[in-house]
Amino acid sequence: MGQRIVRVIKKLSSDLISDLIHDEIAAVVIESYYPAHLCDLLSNNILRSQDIDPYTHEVVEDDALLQKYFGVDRIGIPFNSTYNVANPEKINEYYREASVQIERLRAYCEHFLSPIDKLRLELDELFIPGATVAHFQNKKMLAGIVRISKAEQSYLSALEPHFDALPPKYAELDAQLAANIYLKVPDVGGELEIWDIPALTPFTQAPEQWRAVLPAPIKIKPKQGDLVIFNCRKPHAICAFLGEDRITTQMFMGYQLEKPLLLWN
Ligand SMILES: O=C(O)CCC(=O)C(=O)O
Repeated sequence: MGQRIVRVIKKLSSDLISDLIHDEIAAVVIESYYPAHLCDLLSNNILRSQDIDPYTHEVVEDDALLQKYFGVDRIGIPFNSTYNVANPEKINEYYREASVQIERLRAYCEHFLSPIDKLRLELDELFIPGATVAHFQNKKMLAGIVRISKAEQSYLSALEPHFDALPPKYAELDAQLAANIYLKVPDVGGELEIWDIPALTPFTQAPEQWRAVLPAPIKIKPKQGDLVIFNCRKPHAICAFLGEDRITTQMFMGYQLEKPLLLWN
């Protein structure tokens, strides 16, 4: 087996995206993708935001779909928070807020190119046949959520791995990747752990004490400004950390054969 984490400086390529999609590699780290001074500008504006809410992940337990909090807060509404919600107003709110959050992230960048916009442009330029904001329900989605975690609650993300897989009723994806750009990172801990096993299908119920039955994970310690893209249908977790907040901006990338990459949160 070749090298499963590829590190490059600054430049993303179409081959790296293809290698991730086809599981030739488990993760790619583009070092110094977004400049440090803009990461600082963006983080400072994020920490002053009045729009921070808890981020929850969907998990299956006893055949029921539940939303669980792992100590991560967010700016922007993730689509997964609408999965098991009957109230159509919640779904409308997601779509209403999508463009608001896209604009908000741009405003936090104070006219500089946002890290998500940079990535969206580059994916479209590099990848044949391009990349576009997803519209699974014929409405444009959010692409570019902000996630903020604090040291005191960081153990919650570390306890058990999770994975992200779009339910097929929205789109049958051949692969799902997650792209994270690290705007602020703690000195101690906060590594991304990825268990390099075959990608899981949506609604897989994870065993209790999942860590104990998984092989040793790959660990990536992101530095400020790094972009990390990985297959988020593999189990992953964020290690507990000390010190400064950990702030990322993130989006999912869905792949279907010969179609543009679909971007969303
Ligand atoms: O913050 C990270 O390092 C990973 C975030 C994550 O869990 C994801 O993108 O699915």
